[in-house]
Amino acid sequence: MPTVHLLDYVAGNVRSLVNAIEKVGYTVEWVRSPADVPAAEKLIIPGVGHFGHCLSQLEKAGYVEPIRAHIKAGKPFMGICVGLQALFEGSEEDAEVKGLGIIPARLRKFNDADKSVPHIGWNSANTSRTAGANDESLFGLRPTSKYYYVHSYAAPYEEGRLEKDGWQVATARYGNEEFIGAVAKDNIMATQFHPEKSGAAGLRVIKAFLEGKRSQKLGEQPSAAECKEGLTRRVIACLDVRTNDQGDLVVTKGDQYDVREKDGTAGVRNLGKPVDMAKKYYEQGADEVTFLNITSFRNCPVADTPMLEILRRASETVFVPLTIGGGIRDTVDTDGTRISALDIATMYFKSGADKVSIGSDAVTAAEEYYARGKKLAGNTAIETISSAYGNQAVVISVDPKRVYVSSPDATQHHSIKTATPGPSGEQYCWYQCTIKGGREGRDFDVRQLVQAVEAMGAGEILLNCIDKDGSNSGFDLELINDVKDAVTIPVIASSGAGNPGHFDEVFAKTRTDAALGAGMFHRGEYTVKDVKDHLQEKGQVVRPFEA
Ligand code: 1PR
Repeated sequence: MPTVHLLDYVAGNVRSLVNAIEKVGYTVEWVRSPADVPAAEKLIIPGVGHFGHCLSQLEKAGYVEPIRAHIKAGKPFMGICVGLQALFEGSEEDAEVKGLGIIPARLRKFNDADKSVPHIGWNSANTSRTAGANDESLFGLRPTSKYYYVHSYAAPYEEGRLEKDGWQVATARYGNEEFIGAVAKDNIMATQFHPEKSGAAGLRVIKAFLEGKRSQKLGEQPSAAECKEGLTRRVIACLDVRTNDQGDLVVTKGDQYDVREKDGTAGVRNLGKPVDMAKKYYEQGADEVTFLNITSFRNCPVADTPMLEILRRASETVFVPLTIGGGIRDTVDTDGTRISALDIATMYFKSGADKVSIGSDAVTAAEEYYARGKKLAGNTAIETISSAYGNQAVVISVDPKRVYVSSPDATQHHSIKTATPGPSGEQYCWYQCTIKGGREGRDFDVRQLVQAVEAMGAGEILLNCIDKDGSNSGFDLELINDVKDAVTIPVIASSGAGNPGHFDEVFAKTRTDAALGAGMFHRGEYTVKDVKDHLQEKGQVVRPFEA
């Protein structure tokens, strides 16, 4: 098999990239020291996390000159995400750190006044308005396709500026900001999005780069309506995983977090096998797959956690982002060794996860944050993982439940007026944070939690709702609006989806960034494709499924 060299200079989910490369028929040779670079014919630099951290790692390890020499020699080079950013002169993220300076422009942070930052999800990489590319696809990019982005900093697009020096540029639009989604010149190809996480559309880009197929005829020109720009509505399939009473790892699903059968047997509901179901949802067009290990497998050594194997196997066939949650906290292993939350997250990232989700530990850390007078501790799971892997890699899973009150004065917590009054006609409620899978309520509200975790470096909120979980009655729109008003990081609406109309409703009536479903997919009542077809019929922009 032909080979490609991959530089693993910074932590991150390189397993998925290796899987994607192998999927298109190549094998990976690792670049483990600068001395390996000259042997590379084709070189890929992936990157996640902070611009400054990546660049200074490259510099410190002595990679900068060998990379420049590789590019100068005209050998194929591909940069992904921070690997693209490295080609620029610098970034607002770490103003004092220099980039390679191959592209004469700088990166800027997205404006969060009118949209969520980081920019997470599926967006365009459209070559149709840049020079000479009208009927050609640049390295397999298509104006109708969508690609997976996750970043807070981007290179703003200025028409003609790079093109005059021979660059070809593919653009994307986030809100009213147009930025560079991919860029190519001579032997260089770089993408701000993650092709290894962009389904069939992304695999096509990797294949075209590896085969040196810079431009290909597009065939029939798509209409402007087919090339809808901007971020799509993101639909996520969630798998709650635990061992059942027979010791098998199963996908389960409860009502208000009770996963036991109601037929008298009281066994754990078994809805299928995690890896098979993840693949099925990927093939139905899920934009992301989330695994929640709802019992954390407390009795097994951390390195043998079955979720690691699930991730390894799922990432071989699922080329969209994978999130893993459950048990991500500082812990003591079965042999007495202390293991940090960062170590656990690292194992997950190395096994194919793109994001980790933290539940109970985030509530405790947030309570302590307020107890210290809103001062950061520096050593919490959220802070350590986001500083090593970037805040986009840290999701906080929130398990709130409603507490009804007769008036806002009846509680010291932030309350809202609700359209669905409580059992005694109460017109107000506040959302209480819970830990341990909803079993323990805290004197802490969801607004306090989300604001604290945003300050601590979390990149996204997975907003469950115990009252709505498994109810098939639709999302808690009031909760979602309240949380969206409190933070600028993206929010994933979760709990209550029972039919495709509920997805349309949550996107139409709230500013949620994504919506997640579980039971309705697991029970086979609807497919992810049904949801996306419905959203499209309602005029919402969705990622077109590509086989
Ligand atoms: O606290 O960091 O160890 O993480 C534990 C994780 O496990 C948390 O993310 C917590 O939400 C989750 N969890 C714990 N117990 C349960 C349970 O169900 N007994 N599941 C549980 C949470 C909620 C959603 C669900 C949606 C959509 N599951 O993920 O999939 O509510 O369901 P629906 O569409 O069918 O209504 P830690």
